[in-house]
Amino acid sequence: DLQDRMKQAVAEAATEQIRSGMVVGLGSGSTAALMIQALGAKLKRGELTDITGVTTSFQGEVLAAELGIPLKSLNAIERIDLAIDGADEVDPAFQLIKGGGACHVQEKLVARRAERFVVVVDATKLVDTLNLGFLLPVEVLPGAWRQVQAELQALGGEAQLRMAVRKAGPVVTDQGNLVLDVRFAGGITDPAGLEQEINNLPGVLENGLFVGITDQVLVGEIAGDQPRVRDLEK
Ligand code: DER
Repeated sequence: DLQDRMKQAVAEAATEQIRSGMVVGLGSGSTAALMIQALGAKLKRGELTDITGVTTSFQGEVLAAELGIPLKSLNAIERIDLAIDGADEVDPAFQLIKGGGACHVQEKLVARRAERFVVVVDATKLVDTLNLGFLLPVEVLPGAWRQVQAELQALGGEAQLRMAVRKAGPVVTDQGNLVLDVRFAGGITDPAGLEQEINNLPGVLENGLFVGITDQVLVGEIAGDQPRVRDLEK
């Protein structure tokens, strides 16, 4: 459908920035998965060589194994040249909400480490104010989710435990933790401040606010039934 065509276009456009010999951060979610597929195809065709991937989820590890993309752990690499990942919301200052796929712990590590962090989204992800549409994911220790829920409520956030679809009970992250999805009435007006405030709560490992990390946002759009990619200006 339209959104899939936008995702495909922007995923392929981002792989144009990958050069042989790079260490590449591989994001999570459906748009990043399309990017990984496109990277795998370039490697297979010999258009790229000597690529080392650093994944951000089990999803990436499975895809990389299927595609034969060599991987290294965060502790084994000395640099990440370029990281490419999706987002759930992007505001005009390139501040993001991520974590729709509950992978934001490893995603933020890789995005922060990368020399250059490129976000690939379809046009539906562009918003003026974060969290009016998409809930903010917060990864919490399983034993602390109710305490953190209460602390978030005290900060003005309504938090709900993310329940699994094909597993009884709550979603368990790649790190073995749980996820609270939070709505702040009126949206998030100070993402930088809130990111720090939430991560300072005992029992919180990470939240999905990405501030001051994104170097470029590529947007897949459909114009006159033709997909095109826009390089968003901050
Ligand atoms: O979970 C994540 O952070 C993903 O990158 C998500 O934000 C975007 O997923 P999508 O490309 O499937 O919409």
